[in-house]
Amino acid sequence: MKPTTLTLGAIAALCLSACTTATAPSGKLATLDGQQPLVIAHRGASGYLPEETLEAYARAIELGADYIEMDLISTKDGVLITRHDPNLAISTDVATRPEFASRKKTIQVDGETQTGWFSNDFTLEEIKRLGAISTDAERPQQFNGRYKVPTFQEVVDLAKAKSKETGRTIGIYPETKNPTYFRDLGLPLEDKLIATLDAAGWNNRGAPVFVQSFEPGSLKYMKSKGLKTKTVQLIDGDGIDMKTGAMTYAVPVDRPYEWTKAGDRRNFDVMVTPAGLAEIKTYADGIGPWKRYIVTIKGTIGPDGKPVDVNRDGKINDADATSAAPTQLVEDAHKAGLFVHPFTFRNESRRLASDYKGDGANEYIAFYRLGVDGVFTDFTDTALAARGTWLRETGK
Ligand SMILES: [Ca+2]
Ligand SMILES: [Ca+2]
Repeated sequence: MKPTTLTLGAIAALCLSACTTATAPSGKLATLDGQQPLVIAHRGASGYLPEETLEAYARAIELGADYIEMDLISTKDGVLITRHDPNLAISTDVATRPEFASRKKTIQVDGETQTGWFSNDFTLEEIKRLGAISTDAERPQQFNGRYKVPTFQEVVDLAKAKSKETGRTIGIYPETKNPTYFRDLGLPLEDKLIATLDAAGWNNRGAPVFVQSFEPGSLKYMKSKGLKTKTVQLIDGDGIDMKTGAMTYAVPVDRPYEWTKAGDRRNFDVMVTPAGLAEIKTYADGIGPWKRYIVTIKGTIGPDGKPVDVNRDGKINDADATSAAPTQLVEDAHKAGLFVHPFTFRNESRRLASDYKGDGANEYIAFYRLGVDGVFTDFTDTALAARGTWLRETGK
């Protein structure tokens, strides 16, 4: 039936029906605000195109993302650009450029030794000569080198233009990346982020903006400097002990780097305790935990004490493991008044616990049922389709 043929009464009835389908039997979704969970396009449509490019963001918006997510780092001349790593070798073709060969070096980033080419050694004009590449060898490679590295400002402009064009509000979800590293280089990120939001008219509570960081100090600093948007404390871990399902910790994702620098040896797990959540509530509005803090996985351990290749594909990965019972984290965070946006949801079967049967939709639905307030996803379309399925389910 075409909407144009409906009478007003029929439209009202449809609206009522839509409202009902979006509501849990209790009358409210289990999210903190009772609204449907947000679909946050992690680094754009990064499952399909080289991440954090204007093209990847535009694709995510076309696919229907509520928010586009970006990592902010600095160029040598102090411009914020969108890249996950200061090491440009990871996500650009810099290694193939003879003109920059002499800038290759080995340094420490957040305590991790890395060899490559670093954004703080390149001006924006130089970075604009590079092409973005896929960061995952098992994802499409045919777009490598075709798209440029955008500035943060260019992505803000894209979100605004697309909001106008589509009539939807496209939000942004910027992260201060390696903020201590850049501050130590005399290239701090925070004031520039605030200035960009100010200029965009987006430095306010109601703006479609979430500002995120793994480093509490970065979020606290921005609050002290007048940041008014919603803020998110990210909570990382390194891996999972397949025998116990316990989170493991290793440099550089064991703790916020500012803690390491200050001699504080606690790991990220202190943030997910009720006391840790209460502390976060003093400076942030929500948490962005690795999803394994909510549902971890366990493998099958063989007589030799090693994980078994259950699906016999010659590799040991998440597909050989099963999901454990969920933790209390979503409930505890909500009790503390914090929303919960776990990361990162991906379609590849090697990244899905076996109980999801190779279908990413099943993983989203499991997390939506637990009341998460949003999901970071590399595959916006799958997250949205699963949200639709789940919303219909809640209307039963
Ligand atoms: Ca990020
Ligand atoms: Ca396997």
